[in-house]
Amino acid sequence: MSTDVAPQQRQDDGGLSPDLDLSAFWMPFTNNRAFKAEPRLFASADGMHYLTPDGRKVLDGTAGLWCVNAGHGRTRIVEAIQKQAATLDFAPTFQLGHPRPFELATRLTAIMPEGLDRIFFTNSGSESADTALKMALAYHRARGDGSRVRLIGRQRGYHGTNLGGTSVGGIGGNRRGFAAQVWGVDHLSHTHGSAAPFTKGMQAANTDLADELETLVSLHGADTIAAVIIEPVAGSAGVLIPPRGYLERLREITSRYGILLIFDEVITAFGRLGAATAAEYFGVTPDILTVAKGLTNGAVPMGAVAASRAVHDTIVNLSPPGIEFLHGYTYSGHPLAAAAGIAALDIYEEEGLFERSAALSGLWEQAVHAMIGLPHVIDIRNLGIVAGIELAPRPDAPGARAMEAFHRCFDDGLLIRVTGDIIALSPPLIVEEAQIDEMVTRLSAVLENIK
Ligand code: PXG
Ligand code: PLP
Repeated sequence: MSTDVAPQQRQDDGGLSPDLDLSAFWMPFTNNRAFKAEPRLFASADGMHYLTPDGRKVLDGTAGLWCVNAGHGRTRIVEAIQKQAATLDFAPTFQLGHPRPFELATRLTAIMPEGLDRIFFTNSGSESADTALKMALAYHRARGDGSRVRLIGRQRGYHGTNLGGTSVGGIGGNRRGFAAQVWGVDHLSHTHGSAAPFTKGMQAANTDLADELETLVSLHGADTIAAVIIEPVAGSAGVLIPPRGYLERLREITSRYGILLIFDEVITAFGRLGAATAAEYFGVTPDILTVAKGLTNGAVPMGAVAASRAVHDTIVNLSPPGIEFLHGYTYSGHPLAAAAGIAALDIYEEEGLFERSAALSGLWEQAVHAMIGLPHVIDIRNLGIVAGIELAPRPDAPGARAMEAFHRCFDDGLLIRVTGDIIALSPPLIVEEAQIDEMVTRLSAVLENIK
């Protein structure tokens, strides 16, 4: 109780009360010691901006954490959540139901790639990734192919932080601390570095990297491999754009060997690339596709897994009588999340935000590539409304330069995201041309002024 803030001291406007105790909240993916020594907080948000407790505006260059694709504080979503909370706060979806998740699932099928029309709900991208992996295992087992238990990820892949996602993930730092992982996982090489730095858009054609899957097939035997999971564009590891032909080749090989292909679209879905999904954008359809983040515009935690009819029907129709897929979360299809999801899809559709993203992507490309030649910048890459700006690491302190840029940008009124020495920009899709210029101007000024 000692850390509770007494109600009368709480500032409902989100202001930072001097009584706010920061010690109890063990913050995720945070340098807790550094943050608590020098906290940076948000108090509210609207449209393209956050407001800090001391009233400073911060331009959102990252759609929160890649999730607020329609911008902050959208009335339609706020009202949908309020109304739903007052009508039905919670109802189970285990052997019972309520309308909202059925409605949202139907709405989602309309924008998922053709054939991916069975939707399982989760509460996050991590849960979506682990659900997708379990679906793949259940699919093979239902077909009598239960020896297919290996899961193939990719170096520098990020699939959240649950044990399955950690295991197939390929960011060394996220894995090394947790030795006990899922058995039978292997990794493809990442796709980065096969193109010259400062390549605009897609990277130069390369199918050899996908052909590595053939090597893994000959190593382990196709009859032991359940699925390959990849991000069509890797986000967390620093915006890695795929080479031309790569995804098509992976699709070819997985199909040939009866291996399921999972696209983790937690970042790429809902307009980030200028289409509803990366699958649509690239014209490559996986067997299973995971989403989260933009599904509710970030307003209520929710993820989803879209499965092909074949995956769904195999598990559901070939299982013995009873529950077919022994998996789910208390909050799968939560009423508030589903209501927020429906409202978010309404906004995306009515405002044509996926098309807007596509229409802006040329200008975006030009704007971010104008930072070529700035101090420390060794690569710039882009696709849709995403950019990665890679800085040369300080020899003695990898990551420190980008982290300093992050702090300086925040203090200067711009939110960016950094991973290692790579800066990622991914603003809400409502971003205006002038705000793109503002991002580039502010970031450029910071880069010119750091060592
Ligand atoms: N898969 C992918 C491809 C992701 O990008 C997850 C799964 C996990 O989602 P949850 O909702 O469990 O966090 C993600 C999440 C960053 C950053 O700055 C990226 C994510 C999360 C937080 C920060 O790169 N991606
Ligand atoms: N742990 C315990 C003890 C539980 O009872 C439950 C759910 O009933 C869980 C974990 C899983 O929680 P969730 O369904 O919210 O993922």
